[in-house]
Amino acid sequence: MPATFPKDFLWGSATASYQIEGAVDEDGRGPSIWDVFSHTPGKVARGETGDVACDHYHRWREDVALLADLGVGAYRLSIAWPRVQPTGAGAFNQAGLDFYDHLVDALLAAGIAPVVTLYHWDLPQALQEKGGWVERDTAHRFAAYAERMATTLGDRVRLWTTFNEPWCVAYLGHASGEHAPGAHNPAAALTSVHHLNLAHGLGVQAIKAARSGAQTSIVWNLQALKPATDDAEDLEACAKLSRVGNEIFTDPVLGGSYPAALFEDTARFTTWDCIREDDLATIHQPIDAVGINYYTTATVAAAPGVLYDSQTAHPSPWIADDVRFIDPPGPRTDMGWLIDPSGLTTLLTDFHQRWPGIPLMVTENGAACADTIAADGGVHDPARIDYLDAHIGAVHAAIEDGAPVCGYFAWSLMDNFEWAHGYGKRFGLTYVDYPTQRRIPKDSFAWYQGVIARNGLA
Ligand code: IFM
Repeated sequence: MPATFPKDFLWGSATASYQIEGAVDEDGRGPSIWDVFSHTPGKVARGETGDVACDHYHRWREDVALLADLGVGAYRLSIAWPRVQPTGAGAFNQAGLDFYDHLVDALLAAGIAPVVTLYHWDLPQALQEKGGWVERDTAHRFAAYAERMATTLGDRVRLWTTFNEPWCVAYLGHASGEHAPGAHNPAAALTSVHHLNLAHGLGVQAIKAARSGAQTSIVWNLQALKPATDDAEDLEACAKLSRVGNEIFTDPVLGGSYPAALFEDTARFTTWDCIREDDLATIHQPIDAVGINYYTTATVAAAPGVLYDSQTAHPSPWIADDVRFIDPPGPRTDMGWLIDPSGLTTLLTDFHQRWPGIPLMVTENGAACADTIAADGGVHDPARIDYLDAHIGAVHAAIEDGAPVCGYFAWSLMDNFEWAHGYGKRFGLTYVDYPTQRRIPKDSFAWYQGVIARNGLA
């Protein structure tokens, strides 16, 4: 059965600044926490860094042409905060602002709507030195930056996203230490969650103050959790992880409160004295859409007596006790992530049931594959095509079930710096030959062109 999407469905692709731009010390850009982290021995595979990445800072015209060729209606990009405001406070950098100004103009000239994320993990290092997301003032610095970007680009950018995957910022950055700034401190992770939520609310207020017609959103990598069995203990283990991983973000932003049980779940780590009067009202701003990034599912079981241990080199990002993950059999991507498209349908329909009325977008979805250039010069990636086909089908099923999903963004337009994995994991629709920076559209690129052109699956 062909799966045709609603008439105005937005097809897009996504990238993020540190993963593609390179040019880390050009034209006045300040250092970010990822510059420092990636240059710290042992943090990134093979010692790779984002210094050059895909050289998008110099090749953006070619990359806009790729997007135009792909036929997308929207491109989800992120702004490198230290490129436009090198220390995260005070003066802005005109050359950095100009870069995004020109990029936005070129996208619009190609008929592509820019969807701009303000924070995809590259915090100015100067703010980290003052405490980063553990420090409340960072939320206020973020709002000032958001206000300036909405003033500068808001005449052309309609949809803004405050944060991409605050779960990763808080937990990979401060609990497991796999991401910058590399802390192993559960209390810091939870305080960061609150300050990220606060920054989101302040950021939305600032964007709206600068541009009353702007649309705002946030992107969450909601964890698609499944209980190992229907036993009460496993159900509660799953619910607990959902509180610490999902509702800790969704409930204050969309509902104005943290889940009551969360305070008990996390009592061993924090008293939550970072929450001040009126914070929840600030966090709870009306927004126009929620972005959901989806890659896989996880299966959870009760494990009485298992305590979160922050002393190991890479402790679990999940700062929850008495729980463990089960590895179910099944096909996996090159990241080792289970391929489970039905999890996306469930995530979208469950979210809609819990938070009816808010438009949803799948803002990231895709697969890492061990791609190579074939003898015929092409990059043949049937596994990625299968993955995308099944997941776009899963989005269609969610829409049929009533979920108001209005867009889908493939991750990613091109291979790029995959954080602690360096360049070893390729998610792109376009292959990047890093030594030459040659872009080679993969078979999945042509396949996705077809999906966009026919507004659905064949
Ligand atoms: O590459 C990342 C992206 O930066 C955030 N979401 C998940 C992707 C794949 O790991």
